[in-house]
Amino acid sequence: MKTFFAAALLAAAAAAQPHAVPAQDAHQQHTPKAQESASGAEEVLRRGEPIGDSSRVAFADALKEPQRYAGKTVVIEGVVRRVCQAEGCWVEIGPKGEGEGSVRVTFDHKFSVPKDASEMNFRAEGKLKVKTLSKERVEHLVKDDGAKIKTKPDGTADEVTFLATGVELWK
Ligand SMILES: [Cu+2]
Repeated sequence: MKTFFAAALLAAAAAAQPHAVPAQDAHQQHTPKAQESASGAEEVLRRGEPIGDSSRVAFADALKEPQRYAGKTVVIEGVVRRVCQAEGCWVEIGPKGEGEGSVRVTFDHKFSVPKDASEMNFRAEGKLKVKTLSKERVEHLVKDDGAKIKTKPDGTADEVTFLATGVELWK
């Protein structure tokens, strides 16, 4: 009886195998790839396409002269200030340490980041975009949303956004 039971268990295990494999594969797609570099000093969370060797632009420079980098593919680095609390589909990043200004980074809804990624270091490759906000729009954002916006003499302001193809986050 004991032998039969063991054989039955083995058969059951073998039968379960074909189902177990695809289920595991499907799950791995959602697992952060950070484990790959577990032996490294820092654990990096990657989303989207791998970051290539586009020129690195310091956060402060990007904000100071956004027109200079607009439309070019660059790598920008900063610290996460806010994350979309609905789906993690955008982050607002600021400079490391002291410093003003922020850039909203979106992912074209191709991937998302953890909603608790606030305060993490952040690096993204993609394109910087500068949009001029009208005087009315600026006033609305400042008055109603409490936004801090550096306005130009005519009351308009440059809003800098970044469309990322890939991001990296680490603590
Ligand atoms: Cu969102």
